[in-house]
Amino acid sequence: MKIEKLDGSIFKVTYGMPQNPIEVVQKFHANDVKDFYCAQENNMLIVKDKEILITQRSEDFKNGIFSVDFSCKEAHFFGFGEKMGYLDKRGRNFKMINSDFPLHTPDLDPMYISIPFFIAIIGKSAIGIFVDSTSYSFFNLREDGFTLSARDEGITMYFIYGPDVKNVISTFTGIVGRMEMPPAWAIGYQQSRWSYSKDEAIEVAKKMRQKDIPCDVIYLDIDYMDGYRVFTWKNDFENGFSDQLHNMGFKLVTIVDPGVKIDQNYDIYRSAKSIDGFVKDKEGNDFTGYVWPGRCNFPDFLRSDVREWWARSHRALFEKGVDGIWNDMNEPAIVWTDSKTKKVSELFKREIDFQILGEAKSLFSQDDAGDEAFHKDDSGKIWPHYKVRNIYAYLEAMSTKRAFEIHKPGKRPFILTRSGFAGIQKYAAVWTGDNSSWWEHLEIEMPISMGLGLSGVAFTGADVGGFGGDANGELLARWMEMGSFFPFFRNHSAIGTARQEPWSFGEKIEEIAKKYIKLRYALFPYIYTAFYFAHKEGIPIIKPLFMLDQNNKDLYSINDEFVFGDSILVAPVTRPNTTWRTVYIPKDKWIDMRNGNIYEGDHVYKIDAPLEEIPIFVKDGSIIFKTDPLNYIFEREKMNLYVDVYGNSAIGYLYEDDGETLGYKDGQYNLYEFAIGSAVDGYTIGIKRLHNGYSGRYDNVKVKFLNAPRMITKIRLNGKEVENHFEGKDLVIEFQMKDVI
Ligand code: MIG
Repeated sequence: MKIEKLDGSIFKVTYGMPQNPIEVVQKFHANDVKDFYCAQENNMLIVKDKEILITQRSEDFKNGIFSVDFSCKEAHFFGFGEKMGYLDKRGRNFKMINSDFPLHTPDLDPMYISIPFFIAIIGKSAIGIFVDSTSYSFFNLREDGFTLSARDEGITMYFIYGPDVKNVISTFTGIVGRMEMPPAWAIGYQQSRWSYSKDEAIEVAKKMRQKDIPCDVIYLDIDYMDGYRVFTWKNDFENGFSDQLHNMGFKLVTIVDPGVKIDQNYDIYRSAKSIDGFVKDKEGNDFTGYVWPGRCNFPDFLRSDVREWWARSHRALFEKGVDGIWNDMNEPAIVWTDSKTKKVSELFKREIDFQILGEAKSLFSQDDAGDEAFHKDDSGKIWPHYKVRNIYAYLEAMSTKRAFEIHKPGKRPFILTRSGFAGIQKYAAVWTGDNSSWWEHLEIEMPISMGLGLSGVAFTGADVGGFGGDANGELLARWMEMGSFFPFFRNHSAIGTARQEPWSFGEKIEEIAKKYIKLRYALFPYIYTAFYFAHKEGIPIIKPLFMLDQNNKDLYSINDEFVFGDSILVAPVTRPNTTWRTVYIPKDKWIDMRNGNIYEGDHVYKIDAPLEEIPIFVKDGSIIFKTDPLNYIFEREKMNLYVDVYGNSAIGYLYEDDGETLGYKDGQYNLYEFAIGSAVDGYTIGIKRLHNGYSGRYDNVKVKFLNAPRMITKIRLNGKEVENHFEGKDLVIEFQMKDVI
């Protein structure tokens, strides 16, 4: 065992001789933490602070798997990236190997994404543990200990000290990387379906505008391609197609699957062959798997020349006006392989053709390509697929980001991915794959996305309305309400299922969907600022309630409420035929955003929730920044800013930039601090520019002191008294941003 102190809050511990094809860990913070240390005693690791005592019990190398077993005081476990089930993972066993299993039952494991990272809360302290292995890894989580294993000759671990959860996430994302600012349009509402034809896509876009339903993005699923050949178009997608969408203010995102059809007449296949760019089988031939296009070969993304070729191949999409890329099937999902055909033929003692393989499919697990396929790194070293599988999608996303650099220089990339690894947030947003139109899935999307956030992936969301199965009006209404408070907000559904665009279930449901999409757009300034903090500090955009008070163990099991940004508590309705729910209001005071009712915290209330309302609460002492709802995010050059003040003293931050270029990296952005205080006879408001680097989009500003006492008559803005008036119960001041800053 080797222990390295990387700084006061991170220790790296290496057992044996781990072999990994890439390093995801990049750089380190330098803040020193007292009380925390990792050391070796009697040849065993101990990890310790005032609260935590983790002691190694054994290490073991058997059947190609290296394991280390630890014991500790009563622990709760959170994170592990994308996992089914509730937030607290105590008592569970996980396998990390990227897989496409479309039926998401409560105990399904593994999933599409592997993030071998978790946060243990022991006593009052939180510690992050990252198993830095791209190979298969395994986690066994018990009340009084845990076992970590990897299919490797050794294992590298990082112990990341909190002691609070926020610090752990921030430090972890500090070493594996944080998200960049997405293009602002990617925060808007997005509409997808497997598969809009050209005409349907245009029709859906037009309908959004006719019906005054804000929407920024239309997706094309696999049927836009010519015979599912990646980087091709069916010929009815003529050049004007994307212009039509763009003219209505929409962006266009197209799906990209990694399997390349074996077809001598197909230029992408030929160009891949010319660099010998495919993953190999045992004999050194191109590994073959069956996916949508039929028999395919798979780009070896471990090689930088292959990543460059793949990036350049995106030209076929970008030259037709595509704005964003959706990476699917990138676990990679392979429906079948040639070698399975051979095995099945032997088993049934007859020739088997691909068509009837459905019956035999369950005989094999999908990751058994692990020992049959081989990758090569830039130095020429060969790696078995099982060592590379978990980073296949990560490397594809890296290459896709490069595609934007080449074809859309200066523009922010938008990449949506299904699969990934620790650090995937540097390249892509994540959606949680093939959920179903079930109430149970509406509910489970909360802990799944919160788990991803705790693991460093802030930009996440689920197929709103559910992917598989038929949605109904009530389910869609409830899911649209909840989805409008997820970082990524896209309605998507499978081929053959009931349509679920906002208008699919009649006027009443359409009105509800519209109301919440509009609220999302109104909240854009607030949401965009939450994205900025995810970019800057790695802080999740939707947070579990225990992040507000990690010592309160009752909060560990609240899976059906979340905090959106810093100040909005969301409590979705997750059951049919229900018009109220119980809501746990966290400590301090929270204000019902719908009606101004005030609730004292650390208490459970019965809250009304008719079908057209989702319970949402704002923390007393917060400022919520809003604008006018727009048809699409950047419909207007200049926007009004509404500043809603909750409580007598409050503080809030507002971030803005141009929303599309990389200028923010060179300081082209504004960050404002708004501070509200009360004096004997009135309120004070101080506005400071913490950073000044962008001309700014907000011009008229309207500050509302919500439910202000009638006797308040004076408001001082940056020290000067300003005119004010009541609008209903709210005291209002109005000014121009340029006059103040
Ligand atoms: O085998 O492209 O998760 O969103 O619509 C299914 C078709 C392949 C799975 C994705 C889903 C997408 C679908 N894809």
